[in-house]
Amino acid sequence: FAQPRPLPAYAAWKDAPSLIVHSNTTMETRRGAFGTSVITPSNQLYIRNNLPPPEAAILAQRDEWVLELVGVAQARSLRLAELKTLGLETVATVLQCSGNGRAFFPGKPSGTPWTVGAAGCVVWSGVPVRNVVKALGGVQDGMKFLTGTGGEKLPEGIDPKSLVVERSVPLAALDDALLAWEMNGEPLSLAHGGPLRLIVPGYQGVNNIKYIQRLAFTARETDARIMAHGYRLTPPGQQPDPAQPSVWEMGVKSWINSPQPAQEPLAAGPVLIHGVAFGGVRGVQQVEVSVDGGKQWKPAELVGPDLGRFAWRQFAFKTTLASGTHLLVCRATDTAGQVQPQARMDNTGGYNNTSWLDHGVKVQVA
Ligand code: MSS
Repeated sequence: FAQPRPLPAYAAWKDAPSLIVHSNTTMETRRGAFGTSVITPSNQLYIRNNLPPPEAAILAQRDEWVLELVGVAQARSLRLAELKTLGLETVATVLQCSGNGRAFFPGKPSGTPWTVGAAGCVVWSGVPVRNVVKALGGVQDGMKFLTGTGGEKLPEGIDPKSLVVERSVPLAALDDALLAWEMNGEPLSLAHGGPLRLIVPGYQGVNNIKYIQRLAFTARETDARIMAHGYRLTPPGQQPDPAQPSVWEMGVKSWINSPQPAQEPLAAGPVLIHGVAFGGVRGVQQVEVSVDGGKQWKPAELVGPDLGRFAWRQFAFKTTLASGTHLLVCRATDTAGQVQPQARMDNTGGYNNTSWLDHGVKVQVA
């Protein structure tokens, strides 16, 4: 038997039984480990690092971390201590890897086979990027993107653009973006991007740059490989290309966390189905549940506090199941009336899977 992989040292503080360790840089939360009280505890939150994380020594003097700001009237570098004087905001967001749900793509796209657990809902605290921009005289004319660069040390002798974690998002993201130093009430861990991380609420995980060392307002998207060729919605049969859409805003999505697939047969009788739903940059208006694979739908109840449009909502649905096999599915609608689709949008990278059918749970009732 294959032993479960141990947690790597920088993630040793995580709750091992809650996680599926795919590799030293990819760990997802087990479907059955998601709780029902909105916030994902830090020690159960998934990790995705495209590069090995930096040395833990970068956390020794957090306030001395330096962020370079470019593309503003008065471009300069600011220490974290200075950033902390420019304002404070707290926001709950769904942090989700753009490849979450890749395991449900039939063609087995290369990349981590995440099921539902490359996601969590966490609270960030930091300074709004717009405050920083204001303090530096505003964004220079003609800039269309906000480009963040990760602080990983890159190996010598390799074109840095081929490895650097550098992503651009449309300038409009400036309204909600945060430079965060705290997550779930604690100083930001190395695993999740401490001492300082760019949070782009409602955008796919990869845009939330950890160990951010440079924030630039740019006229064009960065030509770093992770932006130009990585994380593109490439149609089947084609090669990744900067002209294809990038993974930016998340789509409306929901899934059931209980009952879980492949669990022991349930006893016939009352069952409480619960799960999570979110709308990316918009809130959730409603969630519907079907216990017959999507033939008939009934509204679920939204439970727990509403932590704002970027957070997920918990939903619950009481039903009675007779013996037999049942396909339980859920579908969310956002506040703009967008309904979670039945089918995923096919793409070679296995990104943006929001299909309600793919996320269904088949249960046996004895
Ligand atoms: N940042 C940096 N610096 N680096 C890396 O690698 N990754 C990405 C983000 N950011 C990175 C960064 C990804 S890709 C993701 S998801 C995220 O992050 C995750 O997070 P956590 O905290 O959970 O780990 Mo996919 O889309």
